[in-house]
Amino acid sequence: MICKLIGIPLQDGASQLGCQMGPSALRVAGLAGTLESLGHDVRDLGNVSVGAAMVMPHANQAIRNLGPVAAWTELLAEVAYRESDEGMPIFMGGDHALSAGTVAGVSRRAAEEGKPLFVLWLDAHTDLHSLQSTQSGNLHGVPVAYFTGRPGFEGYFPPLAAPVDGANVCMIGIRSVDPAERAALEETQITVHDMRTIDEHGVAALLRDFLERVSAAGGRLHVSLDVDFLEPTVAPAVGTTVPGGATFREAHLVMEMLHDSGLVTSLDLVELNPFLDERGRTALLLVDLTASLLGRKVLDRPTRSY
Ligand code: 5AB
Ligand code: MN
Ligand code: MN
Ligand code: MN
Repeated sequence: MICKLIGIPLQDGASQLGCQMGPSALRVAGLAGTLESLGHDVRDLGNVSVGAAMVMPHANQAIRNLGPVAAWTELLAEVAYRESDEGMPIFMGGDHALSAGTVAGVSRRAAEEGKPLFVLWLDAHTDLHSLQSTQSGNLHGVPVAYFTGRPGFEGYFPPLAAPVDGANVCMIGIRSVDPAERAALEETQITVHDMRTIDEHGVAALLRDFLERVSAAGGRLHVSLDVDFLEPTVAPAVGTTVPGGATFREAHLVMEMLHDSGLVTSLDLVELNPFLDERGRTALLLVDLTASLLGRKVLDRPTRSY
């Protein structure tokens, strides 16, 4: 498999600085070499960068960095569209605002191929705020609202070539939802598997149902992995920790099942903040999770102490 590594040093969507170093940490942790050792043809395309962006005023005074994040979204939608022509693009973030662009781009690709796009959202949060509803003003909390075509982004973010049908979005790991996001969810057909549901049913049964739907529809599948999906004790390098996340094995199982499905066509690795890491353990874990997604078997995993 051709794996295209695309660095996205974006941190304008988060209040805590440091995600800009995410792509570097993933490279230092050996992402390319690890995937090569699994037999993949790895191409590191370097980092994407935007020039100086306009100031974009908005009635919601809390919003931070709207102009820059809008500029990143436009550029990333183009990059993601272009690089989803062959192989698997792996978008190395960068904060989660980048998924506004990456999902918009791969969705345009899917639409051109006449296929539906499905999105697996692995996160503690739903990231379903509108520009109006965000109270923190941190735009890593809005990408799902944007790419599913919810209102309020017109005139700010670029128009969507192909909005993603909420019915094709499955969220796993959710445990922090703001009131406005809860109200927005009611208006969508997004599947939300919160941590309680995972505790009761096990992540495997929930994921299997979703993958069967993707397969039956002949869809493309984009996976967006936010570091805070994981339990903070195993993945401390994130600015928005929420206790009670996915365990080491739950996360690997998700990746192993995704590999077996053969359905994944693109991947975001987001919200890694190396400044908050402990001797690189979170970066190494993300590399190992990506290895599981790309075919490493549990018995072949190198022993690491993290
Ligand atoms: B992340 C919160 N809902 O809007 C907000 O890490 C958190 O990409 C957003 O999932 C977290 O600020 C965004 C409280
Ligand atoms: Mn997120
Ligand atoms: Mn999150
Ligand atoms: Mn976060």
